[in-house]
Parts: sequence; C-alpha cells; structure tokens
Amino acid sequence: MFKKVLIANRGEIALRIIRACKELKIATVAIHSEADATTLYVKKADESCLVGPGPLSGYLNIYKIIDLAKQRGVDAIHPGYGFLAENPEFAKACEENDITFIGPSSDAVHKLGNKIVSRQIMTKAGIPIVPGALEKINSEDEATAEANRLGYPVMLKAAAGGGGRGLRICRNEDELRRFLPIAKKESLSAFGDEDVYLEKCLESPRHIEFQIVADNHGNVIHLGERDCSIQRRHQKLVEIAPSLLLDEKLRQEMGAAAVAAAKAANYNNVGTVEFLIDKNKNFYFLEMNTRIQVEHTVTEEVTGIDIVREMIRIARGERLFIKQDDVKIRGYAIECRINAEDPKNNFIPTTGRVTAYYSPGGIGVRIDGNVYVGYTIPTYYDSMLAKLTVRGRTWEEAVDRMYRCLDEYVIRGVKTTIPFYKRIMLDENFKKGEFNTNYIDQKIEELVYQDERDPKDLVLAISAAIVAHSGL
Ligand code: MV4
Repeated sequence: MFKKVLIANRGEIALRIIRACKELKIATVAIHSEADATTLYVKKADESCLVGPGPLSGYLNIYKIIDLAKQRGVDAIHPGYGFLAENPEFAKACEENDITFIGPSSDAVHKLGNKIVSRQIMTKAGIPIVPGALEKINSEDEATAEANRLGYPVMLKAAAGGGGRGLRICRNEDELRRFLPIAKKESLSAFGDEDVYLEKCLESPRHIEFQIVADNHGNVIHLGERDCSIQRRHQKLVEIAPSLLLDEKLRQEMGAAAVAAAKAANYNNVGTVEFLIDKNKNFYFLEMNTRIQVEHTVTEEVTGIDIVREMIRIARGERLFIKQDDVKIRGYAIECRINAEDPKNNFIPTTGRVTAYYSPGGIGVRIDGNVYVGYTIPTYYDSMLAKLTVRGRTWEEAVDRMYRCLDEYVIRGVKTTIPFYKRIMLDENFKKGEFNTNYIDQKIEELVYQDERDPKDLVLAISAAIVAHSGL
C-alpha cells in the first residue's frame, strides 16, 4: 500500500495525479518552483516543497527530489510526463533508494529510450518496423548505401531522440551528406549521444498510438488507439480516440502488435506504442513511450478506465482488474490542447494575466488544467494552459460538442489557440476523418487567416463602408 506519493512534476499533470491519489486515499507531496508556488496543483496537494528558486532546474534535480522524498517519508514517486519521466537514471535512483517509481522498470525506460535498440527488439519479436537500419550509421558511405537501398526520401533520426526531436528528412544524396554531420552534432548536444540511424521516410503517414497497460504479473492489455496525426512541428494539437481510419480487423492486428511489443520489451506499468500507417494501410512500429501521455484523456473517456489510477495500482503490486475482452471502446473522444500561443503570429508563446476565465461544461465535457482568474502565464514552461476533452456517442456528436465547448470557453488576458481549433472543427476534411500528418501544413493558411467572422458583422461593416463612401 502507498500512504504518500510525491509528484515530480507540475501543472495539469501534477493536478491529474493528485486527483487520482485522493481517490485512492493516498496523501500527496507536490514540488514546485517559486514561479509555481501559488498554482492550483500546489494548493490541492497535502504537502508541498520548494525545489529551487529557478523555474526549471528543480524539476530536473534527481537527487534533490529523492532527498525530499526521503525527508517526507513518501512510498512512491510519480514522474508525470516530460522532465524526468523517461530518465532511466531517475527511475534507477528511486529503485536504489527503495522508493517505488510509478512507471516502468528503469531497464525498460533505458532500453526503449534508444530508438535503435527498440527497433531491434521489435524486429526480433516479428513486429513490423518502419523500413530502415537496425544499427547506427558509422560512415557517410554506409549511410548513402543504406539510403540507396531504401530509396529517397529518407529520414535521419537520433537514436536517443524521439517525439520528433532529432529528425531530418533527406530528399537526395547531397542532402544526406550535408545533413549527416549536422544531425550527429545536434543529437550530441541535445541528448549527449551522437548516434543517428536511417529510416525510409513514409509520405504523409497517419500517426496512430496504442495505450498499453501491463501489471507486474505478466498481464498486458491495450486500451485501444489514439489518432495523433494532427501535429504542428511535432507538437500534437488535436488527438482523437478511436481512429476513424481503422476497421476492426486492423485494430485487432495493431492491438496485438502493441501488446507483443510491450511483452518483447518486458514492459510493466503504462506505456504507448506508436505506429505510422501508410496510404496502403500498412502499419509500422515507430517508437514506444514509457510515460503517461498528455492525450491519455481521450482513451479514458472512451474506455471509462482511469489510467493514472491504474499506474498507481500496478506500481503497488496489484493485478490488472480487467482482461482484454472486457475493454470496450464506446463513442468518440477529441482532445484539444488549449495553448497560450498566437496562431496568427506563427504560434509564438503568449503571456499575460488571466482576467476572465469560464470553462465549458455539460455532458461529455472534461477540462484538465490549472488556469484561474489572476493566473499570470509563466513563460518558462510549455504553453499548454488546459486540455479540453469531449466525448460523443458518435463522431459527429463529438465534433459538434467540441465546437460548442470551444465557442463557450472564455480565457481573457492572453491569446490562445481556441479560435484555431474552432476552424478545425468546422473543416470538412476533419469532419470526414480525412487527415494525416500533413494536415496542418496543408490547411494552415485557411485555419489561421480566414477569420471566423459572424456574417452580421460583415453586413454591418459593408453598410458602414457604403455610408462612408456615399457621404450620406
Ligand atoms: C516518421 C515519419 C515518416 N517517416 N518517420 C517521428 C516522431 C513523431 N512525433 C513524428 N515522427 C515521424 N516519423 C518516418 N520514417 C513521420 C513522422 C511524423 C511527422 C513527421 C514530420 C512532421 C509531422 C509529423 C507528425 C507525425 C508523424
């Protein structure tokens, strides 16, 4: 049993974990920077401690967090996502200090954090991977030989990268020769590891990921898939569950592959297996994420399963309460990440003090966030203010509901991505499920610059212009 858990994170995911702990009657310890001292999640925790004046370093300070955990007598630490969530040293430090890491073993975090090792594991297990190398590139000539075997375009990827970091598309040999040293240098500086490898670049794939839940007794199930193709520069913007692309047969095949991938990696706790699907509906293993993901909410809404609660229950040794056949996907869920960014200004992060805040509600509406009137958006952290998740019995109902909620959402004092998402909900291709990873690039002009003006405003504007022009 856990009496007390420390949340080594901040913001909405810290609040999400605190909520799960409260329902399990587990006391919570929040950590925070000075900038976060007065935020909602800190207020909701039973205890809180300052981890440093600076905005970021405290959340990344493994030994300070371990020391705090020991001082406060916690039984376990939940890392959330980002920060130390996929840092094998942190997971190891917990294990070595007899503090349960609420997540996979440090060995699984370490193995799956290396994309080449991941690909080797999946190949050995007979799981289809994105066509490409199983070893790092050792020389330019070796790279060009591999690229000729694959056919251009190819993608240079950092072995220690992931989630879009350390990627470079090479359209021909000249680009490959030019980008290779750059990619190695970027990888070394970003991840402390210069190993890069090559994959065939799939054109306009769909990005489909399966939620894995695995206990410490060999039970592994999946909770269906999420379609995360709507991304901008590798930042997911809109996530949906289930995907509109998969039929039941493909869902079964991919679900089985995701479970096999977790078993091949000797995985425990909660994780996500990412696939790319090409235009011929072939699916390929891309990478496995060893953390709870921002978009876990859409899976929770269509399965009714509290994934964070299951993380905690698995970590304290409990067996899965559910079998694969009992997992039912009901309806459709959509998540929009409400970011403090200005879509009309290249999505630059915005700041400001929230002067008015009203979150939407009603059937099938969920808000995960930390915003309140008076909250000044800090510039140190990622720009996400809240996650708006809706569920509908049908896809059409979910889209209509999301539009209504975006229209109802009031956040004054800072520019947000809300108007941008409203345009997406009105877009015919989106409504028909016709989108892939190029959707944003293809639609950006239409989604950003075509103001969603109310027709009556237009009539008024034209009338005023006529009056002004004719001097009436
Ligand atoms: C790819 C790809 C096409 N071909 N790999 C990797 C990290 C993930 N967030 C995106 N990744 C991709 N890897 C190969 N071999 C397409 C993506 C991809 C993507 C790439 C560029 C811009 C947006 C994207 C959105 C989803 C997937």
